Amino acid sequence: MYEGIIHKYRKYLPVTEKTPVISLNEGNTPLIRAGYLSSLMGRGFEVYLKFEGSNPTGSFKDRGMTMAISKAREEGSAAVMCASTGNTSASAAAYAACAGIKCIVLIPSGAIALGKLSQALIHGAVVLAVDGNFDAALELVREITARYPITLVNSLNPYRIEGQKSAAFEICDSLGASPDFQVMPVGNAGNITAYWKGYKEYRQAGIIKTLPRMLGFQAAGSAPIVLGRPVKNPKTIATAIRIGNPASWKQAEAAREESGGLIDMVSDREILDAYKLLAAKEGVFAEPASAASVAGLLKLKKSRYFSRQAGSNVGGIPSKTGKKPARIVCILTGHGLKDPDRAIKSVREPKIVKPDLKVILKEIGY
Ligand code: AN7
Repeated sequence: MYEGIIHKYRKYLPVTEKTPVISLNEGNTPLIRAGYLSSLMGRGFEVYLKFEGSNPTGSFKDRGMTMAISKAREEGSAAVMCASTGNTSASAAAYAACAGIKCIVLIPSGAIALGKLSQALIHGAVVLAVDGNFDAALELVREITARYPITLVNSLNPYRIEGQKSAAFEICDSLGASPDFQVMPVGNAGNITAYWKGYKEYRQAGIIKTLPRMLGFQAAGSAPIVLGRPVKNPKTIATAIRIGNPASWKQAEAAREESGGLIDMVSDREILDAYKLLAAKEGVFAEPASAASVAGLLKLKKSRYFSRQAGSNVGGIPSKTGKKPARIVCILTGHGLKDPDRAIKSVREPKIVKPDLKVILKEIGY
């Protein structure tokens, strides 16, 4: 029986026999071969989607939260706290409920998706909507958790990063090697930090021989790392990554530099186009922030980034060298059902018709 990432990757994680494992069997998410995107990329490339929406609370945050809450429980903590654009709070609330620990979350008022809010509330967290953005909420949480006996469970908590690196292990285990490129959204920058750590540890352990280029994408209205300065009033429809001053900024830059990758931005239009393409062409419903990875992939294809890599020793870029296709993994960080409002706003609403056979047959073209 599969029992979650701590059980599976125990030897790579800072846990002992004494650590009480709080798990909802997170991880083991599908790596889906993306047929449409692969054909769009052309010969010599294979595109895969790591669908983190299949985690128990519907996002990648569960990988870090099983670690953070297990360690909080081990340390005898009575309460945990986070600031969140939604997914962290949903995950923290669920794992804290499972552990019997109090959970307090600060969310930017009016700026988180409905599904995520419903999760934090139904799991019994104390939810305060702050009249300010995520960055302001995180600042408050840092101050409060420094002064009071409450454990911070944002990704500043190193156990969060430790748990999240398990996704890199899974990708390598599935592919039997490192991918050549990994494309992912960047918000507070914990996840890019975690993946890079995971890949480096797997290489250190001799399980993979190469490392992927890390290609991170921020939303254009919330792109502090791309601009090289904090963004005071971050804007984007991808509310999960509406973050103006990422906590793991330096680590994200290190992942970019060390891997020979890049951190760029995509517009809301590009994000929405990728969001709809994923749903309509691949059958995968991911939330808008997650679609930033596919938007990034398409942007890089348009700029001929991948063909310009042909001379480098990364991966395949094969037709010329006769090697295997280059493998590109796009991380889909959260489930589309988190934000049903956005889905409905992005398409035509259903037409209302009379319950009449003739009318319906006419509508459907028979
Ligand atoms: C779906 O929940 O920051 O770069 O407070 O929910 O590790 O921050 C969420 C972030 C990407 C960005 N995709 O990851 C929060 C929060 C989804 C997310 C990100 C988030 P990081």
